[in-house]
Amino acid sequence: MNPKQVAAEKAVEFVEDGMIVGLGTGSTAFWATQKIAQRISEGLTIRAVASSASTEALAGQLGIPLVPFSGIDHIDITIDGADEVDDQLNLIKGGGGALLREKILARNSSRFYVVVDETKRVHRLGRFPLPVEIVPFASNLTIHRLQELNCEPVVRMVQGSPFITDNGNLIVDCSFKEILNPVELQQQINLIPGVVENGLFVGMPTAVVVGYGDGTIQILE
Ligand code: ABF
Repeated sequence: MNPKQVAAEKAVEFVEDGMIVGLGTGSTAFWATQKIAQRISEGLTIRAVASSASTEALAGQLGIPLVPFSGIDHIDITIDGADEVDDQLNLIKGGGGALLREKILARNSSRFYVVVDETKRVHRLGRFPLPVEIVPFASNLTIHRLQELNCEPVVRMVQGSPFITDNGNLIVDCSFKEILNPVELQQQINLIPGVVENGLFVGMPTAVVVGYGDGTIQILE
């Protein structure tokens, strides 16, 4: 069985009737969304919100009842993927370009379950370039400020043009190689005018569910 699917389906076991569920983005969260749809067909009653336009579309295709954010004041549980998870369960997210909405859902969820396969686990964050969402206005100046934090910032491109997020912004992938103090770094990044949000999720997961190739699962809390 697919380790991403194994992890995702385990996390869905924490979804209960009546919950407001945050649906994540990416191939691992995809399996969680699929499993939620299957449980709805078996009688589970939930309402959902999505962290990206692509997830919204998937939920619609699967018949998962989406509610507008204006209709809720909290989220009971969010299940989402990650690009890296360190030993303290800090994350790098944003490989899919949806980090801002993902972080909004995660911060406003009573429980935030991260689902990954074993390849995402690292002792120290930073091997994966840190995605940072910035406004297009004067972006070159914002990028210079990011560079001053000792990283190599590269504007994410898709088919020869800058990738544009669901919020109309740019993503800059910042290669730090090693992130020694994610708490301090995320504060430094977000102090730069023009930065909207960064992909460091520090101290946010309720638990990280890790799927392994042999079908086993580890729940880290
Ligand atoms: C989303 O999915 C992003 O935050 C993260 O970058 C990505 C992980 O992708 P996958 O689950 O496909 O490895 O959660």
